[in-house]
Amino acid sequence: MNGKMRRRHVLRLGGLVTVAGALGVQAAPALAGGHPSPASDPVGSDNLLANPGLEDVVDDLPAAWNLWNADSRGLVRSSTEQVHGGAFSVRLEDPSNTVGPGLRSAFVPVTPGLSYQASAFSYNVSGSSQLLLEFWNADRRRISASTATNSTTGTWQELTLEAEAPAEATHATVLFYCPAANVGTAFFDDAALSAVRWKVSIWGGDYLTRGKATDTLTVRVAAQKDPVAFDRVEAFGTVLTFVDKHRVAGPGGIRARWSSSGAFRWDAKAKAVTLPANEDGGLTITGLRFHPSAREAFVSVSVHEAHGDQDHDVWVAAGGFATPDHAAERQLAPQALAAARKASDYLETRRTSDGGVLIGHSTWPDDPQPDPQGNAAVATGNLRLWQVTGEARYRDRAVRTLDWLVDVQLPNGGFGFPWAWGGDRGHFTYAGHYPENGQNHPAGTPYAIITSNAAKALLEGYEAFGRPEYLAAAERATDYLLHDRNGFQWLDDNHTRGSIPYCTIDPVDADGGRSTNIWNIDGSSLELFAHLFRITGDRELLTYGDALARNLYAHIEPDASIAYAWYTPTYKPTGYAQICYTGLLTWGQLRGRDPWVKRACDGYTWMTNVDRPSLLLWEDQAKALGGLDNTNAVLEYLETKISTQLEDGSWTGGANTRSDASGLTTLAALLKQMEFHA
Ligand SMILES: [Ca+2]
Ligand SMILES: [Ca+2]
Repeated sequence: MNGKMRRRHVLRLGGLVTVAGALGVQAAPALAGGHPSPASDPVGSDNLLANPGLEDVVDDLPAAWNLWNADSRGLVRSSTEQVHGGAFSVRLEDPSNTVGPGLRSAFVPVTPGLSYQASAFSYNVSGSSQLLLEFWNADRRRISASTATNSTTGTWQELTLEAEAPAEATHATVLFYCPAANVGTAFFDDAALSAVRWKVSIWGGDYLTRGKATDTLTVRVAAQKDPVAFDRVEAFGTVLTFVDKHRVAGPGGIRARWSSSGAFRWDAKAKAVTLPANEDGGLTITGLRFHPSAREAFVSVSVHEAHGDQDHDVWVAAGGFATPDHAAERQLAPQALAAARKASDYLETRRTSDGGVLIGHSTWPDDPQPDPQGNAAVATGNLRLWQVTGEARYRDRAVRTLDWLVDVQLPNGGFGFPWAWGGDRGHFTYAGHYPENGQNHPAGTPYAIITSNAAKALLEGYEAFGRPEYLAAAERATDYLLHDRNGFQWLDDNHTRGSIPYCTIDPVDADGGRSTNIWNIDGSSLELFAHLFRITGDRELLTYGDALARNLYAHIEPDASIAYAWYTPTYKPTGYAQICYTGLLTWGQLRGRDPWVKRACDGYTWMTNVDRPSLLLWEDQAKALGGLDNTNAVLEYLETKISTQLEDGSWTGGANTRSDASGLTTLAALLKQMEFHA
């Protein structure tokens, strides 16, 4: 094997990328700032930029491009003077060492974890010029940028950049720029932005399973635009080479069997297993023992391309090898408990005289409000901390917050979002979505995710404290989700599929699109309905839950991914996908529907191939995936939370109180899960 030339298909994401979505027991996706605009169609084959050759000119500037700042006005203009392709380029005049003129592309939706390549040609008459590749989050804050510089003069030079979209990225832009410290004149032309395409994509449905006599490895891959051939698989230090139609061989006389599904075919001459272009399939190897790393829920193996010499890492769910090591987790319990106590005390400092806790939200940083979703996490966190410690103060804090939730529940059963929210802060921009004022949902408008999270906290409160008013409030909330004008909507005439609107049923665009089929709402609701059904046995819940589950199932794609919403077909953040899978898994288990359970589990393995690996904290999910040992994920989460807690007991210093409260909730839930008692 030629180690020098091998290119490895590895995507890395920084940090704990699925923390928000990983809070499966108290799914708390950021509500606000959450909606990217509907994706526009890519222009050209792979180039995601509109007007990349700058040929479409309006008012002396390239259409679909924007001046970088006010200084750029008059300094940037379309030009025919020096052109790389077509008839037009753009000219940047940089007159001083204090001004940096620039021109930015339109915002392009991106997928976190995918790599993107940006390129453009620049020609310096004098001075230097730069190309930037920028990534943005849902709040339209720039979260990363990389830069390439052209310092030559008198010639066109291509600038290229490659960078991975960070976990929170929703959009990318490219920027033509002359640095502030620079003086000179530059031309730019022929820009491109594209997702880096490998010959192979990794699909969901990847498992390594411990059997009685032998283990089984299954990986699913799809060929992109070209056919691919694989000649070996490397798993935990062992290279297994395909030798004939049924067998693989490894060092030391290892012999094992392989089989395939989908479009895989055996090429006897090349001694390789092949996939035609644009086809997918699964490879299964069995008949031997594998030795994955201990304490890891997800482990990686690689499949090797016979031609092109590339390794593709596939993350698989390692099931049945070991159970989570609670004794090891409990080593961190004293520090985790101290952190939870501090977080609970911190949240008390934000309590108002009427019983609610003031929640700081990153979209409204200067306007903390008693948001029910944040308070639901405050209640749940304190409730669980009481269960771990038996100390009355945490019980009192939980009860006080749950009583407050009952107090603020709206007459229709919904729970209101305390901030006015409209297109200026990332919600839908269509004025017809806001019949009240054409601009936003007024403060206090109920939303499904706020309502379902409040109801879940109330149900947990009912089970812990036995107070019937909590159950009654959760039932009223469920009634809102199912029967309010803005609640559950049937999606077909036969009433087989349904979805719960994110906010209201007022249209979100001029075509009459609605805020149904924003799938994490349905996933979150399924968890609520399953919990409520176990308490009440109310069979109406089964009718509606089945309709939500059928619809979710239908929208999981062949690779087991699911988009954020119908209007963002390529935006697939794993944190939101996880809420969908968890809802479908919970409901599939309740209903005994194996295909729903299986599809949800495949979804987790898709996620882990995007996140590499994903953070799996909860053992009910680990069990459903075949019995994974997630000890290291728990330890890493605890270590991170313990080490990043601020002096005041929060993690965000008041910038994001939902996240602070979720930290408490998750720490307390993990202490319960590891069977720790103070
Ligand atoms: Ca041009
Ligand atoms: Ca300058």
